[in-house]
Amino acid sequence: MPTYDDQNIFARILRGEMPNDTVAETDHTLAFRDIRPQAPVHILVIPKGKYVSYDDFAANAPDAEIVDFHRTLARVAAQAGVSLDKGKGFRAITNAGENGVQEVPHFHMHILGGAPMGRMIC
Ligand code: IU
Repeated sequence: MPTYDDQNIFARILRGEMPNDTVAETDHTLAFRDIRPQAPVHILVIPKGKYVSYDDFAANAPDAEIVDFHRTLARVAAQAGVSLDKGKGFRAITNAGENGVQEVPHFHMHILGGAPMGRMIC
């Protein structure tokens, strides 16, 4: 697992050093709008803990942080009007590492919705 880089942009957002458009916050999780939206709804959900990628988070985060992360993601999707009870659904994805084309080395999931996403290649 790569060493966590404290200077990555999401670490700076969590320290309050960078502005962001927050949509939800809990003790363990932050959700904010992506600065380069790729869909009408494009929100990033990140743990406050220092996890490089999905596999780091899933293997090493305490259960309470993992549960809070997923519950927050679902709540944010509902608040944004894209959950199945409020809208027409969404895509939740994470990119991990070089082949996953992960730009920011702090684990995050993208919520994408508000329009059909298109079929994925696999
Ligand atoms: P990726 O999964 O690591 O490839 O995506 C990183 C996302 O973070 C990408 O969609 C960027 O637009 C987004 N982002 C951001 O919201 N705010 C920033 O300051 C930076 C990137 I740098």
